[in-house]
This record gives sequence, C-alpha cells and structure tokens, in this order.
Amino acid sequence: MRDLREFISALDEQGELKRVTAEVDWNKELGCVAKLSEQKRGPALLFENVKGYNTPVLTGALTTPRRFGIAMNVPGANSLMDIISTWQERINNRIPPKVVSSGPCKENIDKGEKVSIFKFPIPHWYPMDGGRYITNGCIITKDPDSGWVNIGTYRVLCHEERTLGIYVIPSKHIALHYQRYEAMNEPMPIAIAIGVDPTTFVVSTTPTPPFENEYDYIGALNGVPTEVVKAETCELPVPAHAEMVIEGEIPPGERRMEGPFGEYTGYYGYPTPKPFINIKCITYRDNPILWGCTVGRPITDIHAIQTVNRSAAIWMELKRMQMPGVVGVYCPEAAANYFVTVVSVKQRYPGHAMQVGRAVYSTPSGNYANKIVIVVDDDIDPSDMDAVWWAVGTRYQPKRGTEILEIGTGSPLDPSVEPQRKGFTSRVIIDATRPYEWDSYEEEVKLSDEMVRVVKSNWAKYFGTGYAG
Ligand SMILES: Cc1cc2nc3c(=O)[nH]c(=O)nc-3n(C[C@H](O)[C@H](O)[C@H](O)COP(=O)(O)O)c2cc1C
Ligand SMILES: [Mn+2]
Repeated sequence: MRDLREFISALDEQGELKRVTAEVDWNKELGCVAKLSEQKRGPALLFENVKGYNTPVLTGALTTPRRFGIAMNVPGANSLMDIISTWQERINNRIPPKVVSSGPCKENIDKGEKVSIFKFPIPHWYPMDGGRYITNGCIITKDPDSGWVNIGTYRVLCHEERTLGIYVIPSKHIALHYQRYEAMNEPMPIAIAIGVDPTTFVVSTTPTPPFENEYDYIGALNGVPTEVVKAETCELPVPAHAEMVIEGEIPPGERRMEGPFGEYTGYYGYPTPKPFINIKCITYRDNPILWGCTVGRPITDIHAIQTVNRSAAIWMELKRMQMPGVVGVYCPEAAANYFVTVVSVKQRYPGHAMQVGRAVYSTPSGNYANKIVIVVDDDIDPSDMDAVWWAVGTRYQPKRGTEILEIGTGSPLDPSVEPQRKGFTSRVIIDATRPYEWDSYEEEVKLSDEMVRVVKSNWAKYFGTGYAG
C-alpha cells in the first residue's frame, strides 16, 4: 500500500472500519472510546468529528490478525503467526527508497508564525498522561558522520505549539545520532512523518541493525521502493505520501521533563528529563488524517506489532544460530510481548528442549526484558494460547522442567523488578514438552481423521451451512 488512505479504504471494504461521526473530545474521551472498543475486539475506528477540528483520527488499525494481514498484504491471516512467517520470507530482499521531486505531503506548508501543532487533534490518551501525545510518528534522523538515515517510532509529547518532547532512551538509534550532534554542540535536524502506509509505520517500530536504513526494509516488505522527498528545511528524506511531516531541530545540551505516559506494559512510566524539538515547519496533505494508538495495557496495536516483529526477530536469530528443531516462536500480545516467549521444538536428542529455551535468552532480541520462556512440542502452535496452556497444564512438571537464571537484561519499565535492580531481571525456562527420554506418554484424546472428514462434508446436513461457514 502506498499511503494511509489506501489502508483505510481496504479496512472499510473488508468491514473492518467503523466511522465514528458523533462528536468526540480529543481530551481523554477519544482515548477512552478507542480503548474500550479495543477491549471488545472491535473494529478500527475513524473519528471523523473530533471536537474543535476537521481532521479525522484513526485508532485500533492493527489490533487484530485480520487487520494486520490487510495492512501487510497477507490475505486471510487468522493468526499473527501467518504474518510472522511471511515477514521472514520477505524481509531479506531489501529495496532502497526512490527519491521523487515532490509528493502529496507538500500540499500545504506551514512555516514560522503559521506553525502550530495544536492545529491537529493530537489526543490526550490516558488520565495521568503528561499531555497530548503523538504515538504513531516515524522519526527520521541522520548520523552526521556516516550519513546513515534512521527511522524509528518514539513517542512525542506536545509541550507548546512549536515545542515537542521526545522519549529518547540511550539504546535507541536516534540516541546514537543525537550523541554525535551533542558532542559537536550542534542542533540535530529531525523530521516526523505521521499517517504513513502501514508497512512504513510497522518497520519504524521494529528494531533493525544500526547503520541500516529502515527504508530498505519497508521496500522489502512492500515489494516496491518507498517514494521519498526531501524535507523543506533540511536534507532528510521523508515519505512522499505521508499525511503530515513535522520538521525541526533538537538543540544540544537542553532537557525538559517528559511523561508520565501510559506505557505498553499497562503501567505509567515516570517523568524524566528528555531532549525536545523546536518545530520549524509542518507540511501536510489536503484534508489530512491523523493516525494514533492507545498503547497502555494489552492488547492494542503496539502489542500486535511487537508480537510480529519480536517473534520474527527471535526466530530468525535462532535460525542464524543454526539451532535445530525450532518449529515456531511467539511472544504473546497479552504478556506485553517482551516478557514471555513461547517456542515450539521438534525434539531430537536428550536436553534439546532446554537447549532451545536457553538459546532464546541468548539471541540478541530474546535477551532483552524476557523472563519466561515456555518450550512446547511441535504439535503445539505457540500462538494458540489454549494449546500452550494445555501443554503447560499436562506436560510440565515443575521439579523436572524448571530452570531459573539469576541475572539477565531486564526492561527499566518492568514494574515487577525492585527499584534498585531496574535494568536486570531473573529468568525462568518452563519445559512443557513430553520428556524426550520417555518411551511413551499417556494416550491423547483425538478424533478419528476419517470421521472428521465425513462429518465436515456433512456439516450442512446438521447445521444448514457448510463447515467453513
Ligand atoms: C506505538 C509505538 C510506540 C513506541 N514508542 C516508543 C518510545 O516512546 N520510545 C522508544 O524508545 N521506543 C518506542 N517504541 C519502540 C521503538 O519504535 C522500536 O524500538 C524501534 O526499533 C526504534 O527504532 P530504532 O531501532 O531505529 O531505534 C514504540 C513502538 C511502538 C509500536
Ligand atoms: Mn534503526
């Protein structure tokens, strides 16, 4: 898909979009409606009548496997596992972006006194958030030494009409660029694209290696180059079809308090001093559309996205390690992705299941924040939580199947870690496989394949419509 509008049309055509025409206030009401609707596994919402504004706001666009499938062109996706598999097939065929001379993102250009972020209905999502937050920005910066262009999603707080806060933490790529500018005592140019095609947004939220350009990955997943155009006030390449692009600079050596924010863990993060952006220019399409997401407690768009990119990353890293027998990897949305990994294994030798469990923690991606690895047999789909719980309930023996690791890399946002230990975590491997060394295991209750075939073909006889519906 080329832009957000194509995605919205596709959601609409496939019955996955609800247009909310009633007036809704950007100030906490919109966030509350979006969140309650997500909890009911409702459709994507397009708020067309935000109080005081003409600009619509899209939420809940990626929360379900079906909508994620529409976004990523994986038709008929029933589970995020379908997208995780396709992701791995497509990701290695990198396609660089194509520079074009202009694009719809330049239809309107506000500079100087005309600039105000409050011209757009940025929501205040949760009661204790520190202000109005842009959640779905694709933040573009450049390494002044190597010229490496990075795109990453970091939340953006509206401090004042021409000042934005940004949640930069040291491990992220934007921080590597900003450190260089600060060392030179120069402001860092920055562009924030909002309302882009769904692949661009998803890749912007995905960890890819340093010194690699995310535009090449977007091209890989879309199968076509992304059209980019030069920003108005600096050299950064921005998506030509974005709904809106904010351009500005981050001054060196200055900080403002940022937060709290309703985090993806389901808890508020503390306010901390962070760099900020002075806006120089905002360009936007005619009748722009904003895209946002609720973050907060699972399950929201951020959880679906992180399940896809994290599961795919750990799985690919296990393959690169040439780990035998790995059949699937899944980081469940409901566990806020980072904390739990389920891996299914076709066991081949004694100790294999535990080896895979330990290997998950040793992958670059699986090292971070992870604290529960559940190993299941290859007959268990790791994305099917009913099946995973069945395996845990009926194949796991705590004394035999538990290994505790005392020190690992934790997330500073993990509320279960004591304050003086933040950044660390302990870990467990739960081996919920049938023991390799046993000759037999209790007989499973299964339907007969033959009878299943007959009954499915006769389904309409019992129920009026065929088995597939
Ligand atoms: C909706 C959403 C919001 C996010 N907000 C932040 C954030 O505020 N700060 C942050 O460091 N990472 C945030 N992330 C995760 C980053 O986007 C992700 O780590 C990405 O890889 C960063 O890009 P980089 O690897 O180029 O640094 C967010 C992810 C999503 C899906
Ligand atoms: Mn990056």
